[in-house]
Amino acid sequence: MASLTSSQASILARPSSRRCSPLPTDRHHVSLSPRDLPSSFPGLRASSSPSLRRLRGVISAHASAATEVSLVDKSVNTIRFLAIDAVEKAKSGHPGLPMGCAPMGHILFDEVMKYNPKNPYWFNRDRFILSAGHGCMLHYALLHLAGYDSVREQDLKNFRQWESRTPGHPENFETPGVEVTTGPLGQGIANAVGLALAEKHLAARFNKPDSQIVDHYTYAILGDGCQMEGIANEACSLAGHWGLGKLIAFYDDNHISIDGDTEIAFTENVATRFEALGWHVIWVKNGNTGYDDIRAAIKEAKAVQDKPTLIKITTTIGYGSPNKANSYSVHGSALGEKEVDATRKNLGWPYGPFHVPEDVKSHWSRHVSEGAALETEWNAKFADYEKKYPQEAAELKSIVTVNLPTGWEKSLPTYTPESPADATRNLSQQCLNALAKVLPGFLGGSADLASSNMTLLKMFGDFQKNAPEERNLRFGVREHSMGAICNGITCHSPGLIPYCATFFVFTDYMRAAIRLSALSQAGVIYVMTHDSIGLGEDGPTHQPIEHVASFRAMPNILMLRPADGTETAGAYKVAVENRKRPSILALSRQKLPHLPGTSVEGVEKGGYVISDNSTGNRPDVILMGTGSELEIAAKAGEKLRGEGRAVRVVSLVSWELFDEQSEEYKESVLPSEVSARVSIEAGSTFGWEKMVGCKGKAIGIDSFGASAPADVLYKKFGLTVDAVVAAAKEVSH
Ligand SMILES: Cc1ncc(C[n+]2csc(CCOP(=O)(O)OP(=O)(O)O)c2C)c(N)n1
Repeated sequence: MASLTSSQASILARPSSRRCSPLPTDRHHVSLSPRDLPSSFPGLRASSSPSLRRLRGVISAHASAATEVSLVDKSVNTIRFLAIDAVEKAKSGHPGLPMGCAPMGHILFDEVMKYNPKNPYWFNRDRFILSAGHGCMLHYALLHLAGYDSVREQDLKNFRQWESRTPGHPENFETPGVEVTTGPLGQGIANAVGLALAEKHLAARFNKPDSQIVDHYTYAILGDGCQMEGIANEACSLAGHWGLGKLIAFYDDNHISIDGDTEIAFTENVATRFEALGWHVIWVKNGNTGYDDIRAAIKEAKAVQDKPTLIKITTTIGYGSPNKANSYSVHGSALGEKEVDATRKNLGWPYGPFHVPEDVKSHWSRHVSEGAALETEWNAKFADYEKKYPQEAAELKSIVTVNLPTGWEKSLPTYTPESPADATRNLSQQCLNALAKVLPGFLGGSADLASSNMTLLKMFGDFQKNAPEERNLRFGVREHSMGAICNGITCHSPGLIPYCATFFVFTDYMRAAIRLSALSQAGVIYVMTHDSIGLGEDGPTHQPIEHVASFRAMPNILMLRPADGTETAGAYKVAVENRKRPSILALSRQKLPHLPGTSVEGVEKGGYVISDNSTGNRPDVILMGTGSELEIAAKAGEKLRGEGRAVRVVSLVSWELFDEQSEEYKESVLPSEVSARVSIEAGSTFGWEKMVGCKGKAIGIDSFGASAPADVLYKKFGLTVDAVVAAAKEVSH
């Protein structure tokens, strides 16, 4: 047996439990938590019972066996050292988690999961999400061993470098094989809930007694950090409620986060909490070397079909590092040359950096042929399914390939200026219901505001545990996870088009998920109603001010603020077509007239002229508006024209789309020669200088709103026809 280093000895010598530990002043001075001790609550099964002291001391135990390592040990250590070496070369990254999670990673990718490395997008693959995205070298090492072309040896050597396919956190748009983009803790597990929901929904709709055409698992690894985040609890609460039996999450219970031992801030019993959320919970006490326990836990999890499973798996962060294991110092920086050498010795790893031993390579090489065979088998099954169930097969194909049915956009309702005035939230509901009839992958819901957001699909029931084929998603009051779950749904299949809804002001609660929609090219449709002070009496807590401007500042998202029925239909056309870019539709609570001059084609261009009495592209003044204020701009235009002015009124429904138009087109709408410009929008004027120029005037609200009837608020905040007329005269002297 290898002799212990002094730090190993100190780990072994520590008491097994201490209620509270101070911030570690020395990296070795960590303590074990009461959460280590076997729980007495009935749902929690411990699948093995080695003493925790032994677990913490496996470093030395393992080293003794290093001369006769099994192939599994060797593979697990390959994963560890690929992570160690990549982080070391980059001089940046998180080696600790991959070192601790390598055994579960190995078992998942080598023994359990169905996938085809040469087609990372094969529909019926098992999904894997590393919610603890900082540990991404674990995922990259696994993709590399499994034979994915996206992560070759050179990619591992380029970890975290410019234009590499191995960025600092997993990015679905950079690395085929990575399902979703993780890094902001808690998002990944919520995405996993969305992926598992998608599987359950599609399985319920398309599986037949003689053909399980949709049949895969969703696996996730989340750490203490994810567990601490509220979004994870929101999402896992829904997963329990929905009974997502094919969701299996590994909780990497290593007791360490950045500030040290989790005891300083996180002492709840996670397992009991998950039981209360309706999950099946298993505890694997030795995640470092207890391979059979991990295998048994997965088997047990699969047998439980009506509940998601949390496998709490106790591991040692930085497993194998003699001086840094089980400490925060191995969390977020390279081990350092000396410690890497020491770890190589400790784990009996005689190889140089980035080396994959031949027997490990050859063992993993079968995944290429096995994966191809799995896909071929599924394709044959689908061909058979298509013969028997052509209608269902066509729908499923549309979901898998995102070939939307021809002419789908014709289903959108049309309006004329004579149509009765209505709130755009109501007009939105007409669009949602029209689209659900023609788009097989259209589904969504609201965070407990369906009757205010007007988001119910009337021809469908509620998606529930026992009605997973339905398409109305009831998120409860869980905005943040709603966004992340929708990201997961979109990332499951390109033809799944989820929408989700709340009051626009509560995008604040889900901004991180919305940002990840934008970053990860997830075309979620955000139906955000009550989009301004026009909501009235609920007051400033509910009245968005800076929100439109803030989303205009966000890359790769469409911020649409339609003015009437035609523009609402146009906004939906754009939103559905943009499968790699999310859209936010800001919709009114209050009734709005259908304006002459609005058009779907105009919306597609983002900005366009709705009325004009000028000639030669030289109006005296240009009035611009969006959403509910376009009506005010239009009325001000009429008034000014009555006084003999040449006035152009422009809808700027989506700045992003307008920005993308040709210079020629933009010049035809906003000629640079015309500096007399006035804008009106019931929100922050921030950013409008881009449109009105330095000589123009932006009318808006740069304070919080107030509680009063909408018409009073519009007057008090100066959002009136007279204000626009006066501003127009001022800027055009
Ligand atoms: C929302 C969010 N907050 C903070 C961070 C920064 N951060 C990255 S990892 C981490 C600690 C995570 O601890 P744990 O999940 O236990 O990971 P481990 O230490 O086991 O690698 C923190 C705070 C983040 N990535 N996301």
